[in-house]
Amino acid sequence: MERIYIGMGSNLAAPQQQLRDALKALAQLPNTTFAGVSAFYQSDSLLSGQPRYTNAVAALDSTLAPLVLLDALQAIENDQGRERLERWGPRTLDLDILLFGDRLIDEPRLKVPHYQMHLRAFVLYPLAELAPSTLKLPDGRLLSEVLGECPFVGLERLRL
Ligand code: A4P
Ligand code: MG
Repeated sequence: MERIYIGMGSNLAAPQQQLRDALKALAQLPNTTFAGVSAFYQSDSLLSGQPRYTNAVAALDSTLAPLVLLDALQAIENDQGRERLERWGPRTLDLDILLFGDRLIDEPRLKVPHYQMHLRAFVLYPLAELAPSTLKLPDGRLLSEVLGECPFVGLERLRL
């Protein structure tokens, strides 16, 4: 079993419900145990002119291979009406593999850790609710260190 953290985001079609539906789907993945979810957080899109996002992080323990998990996550995105019209476009559901055990993955379809996670408050603060502050990112830095460099600005933590 490896511990996997999934970044979840939505900014279309009732984002909070999208995340709740996605959590049910994650809990049903084969060879996988659902290990928890952060609170939901709202923030403005990194791109102007898009609706606000709701984000959360989920933890899974799984024996799935990384690309098999990626396929399963993309199937969940598609089931929930994800349309890939443009990169970075608004979306009903985005599921990103943030961390996969302590692996560094550099495949054409899959880069882990997710490329900008260490800069994104809407990833790091929910992740810190689930992961120990002593968690090491694959580059050797502690989660607590990266978090300390990423201000809690523009994030609104929602009550569940
Ligand atoms: N891919 C590579 N590595 C991964 C990974 N670790 N996890 C590939 C998942 N997929 C990965 O992804 C494009 C391709 O990336 C996939 O086919 C997969 O093979 P996508 O989800 O289709 O496209 P995308 O989401 O538009 O691209 P990306 O790079 O995931 O976008 P970002 O950087 O996540 O930006 N503002 C707020 N507040 N909250 C947000 O969640 N998200 C974005 C999207 C912009 N602004 C935001 C938020
Ligand atoms: Mg994505």
